[in-house]
Amino acid sequence: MELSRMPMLENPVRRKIIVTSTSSDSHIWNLVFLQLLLEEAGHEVANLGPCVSDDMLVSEALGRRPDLIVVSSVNGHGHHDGLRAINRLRRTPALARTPAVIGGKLGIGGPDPQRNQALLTAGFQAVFEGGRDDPEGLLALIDVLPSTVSA
Ligand code: B12
Repeated sequence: MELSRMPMLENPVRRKIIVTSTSSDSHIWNLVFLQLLLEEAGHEVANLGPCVSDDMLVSEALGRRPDLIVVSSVNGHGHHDGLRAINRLRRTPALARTPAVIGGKLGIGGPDPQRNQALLTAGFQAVFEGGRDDPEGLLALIDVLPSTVSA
């Protein structure tokens, strides 16, 4: 869906969100898209950019204490990199419960329910690999998250 046609809340609750790629992924426009989508919905976004190591993700998340971490990967390694990253986050006590979602093109050959279930079991709140309705799904999920950003 085009950004201009996204349903926007009149008084959105502002969330602090990290948008990040995975360690191996150098694609950028997926991250720019997510940043614009979330900023236009009223949220505060830190876009960590491409090729973010697990160490950097943990350190940025500890420093920023986001309401949500949005991981995006399209290079086909996302299911592998994402699993490793969420395991690192969940093993870090201060980040063990920080909501995190992942999306994009996580493998090659299209969505794989088994692989996505493994990502959910490891600690992601949602996996978005379906396509057109994913941005709306992400915004709907964010609406029910608690916020740490004062109005
Ligand atoms: C441009 C491009 C590149 C550029 C990237 C330049 C840059 N710095 O950004 C370059 C040439 C560097 C590149 C390299 C590679 N690429 Co490339 N690339 C593309 C291409 C043509 C467009 C990507 C793009 O910018 N799309 C625009 C953005 C806005 O859309 P998007 O990425 O699809 O994201 C959308 C959704 O996926 C969704 N989304 C994404 N993440 C998330 C997260 C959440 C939470 C949600 C809700 C939604 C969401 O929202 C976005 C908007 O709808 C795609 C093919 C294509 N047409 O998609 C291949 C593609 C992504 N690349 C691919 C591959 C394989 C590679 C390489 C491995 C090639 C190689 N052998 O070297 C390398 C990987 C490099 C690396 N280390 O990651 C494959 C991935 C295969 C797969 N996953 O099935 C693709 C799909 C091409 C193909 N059909 O084979 N690539």
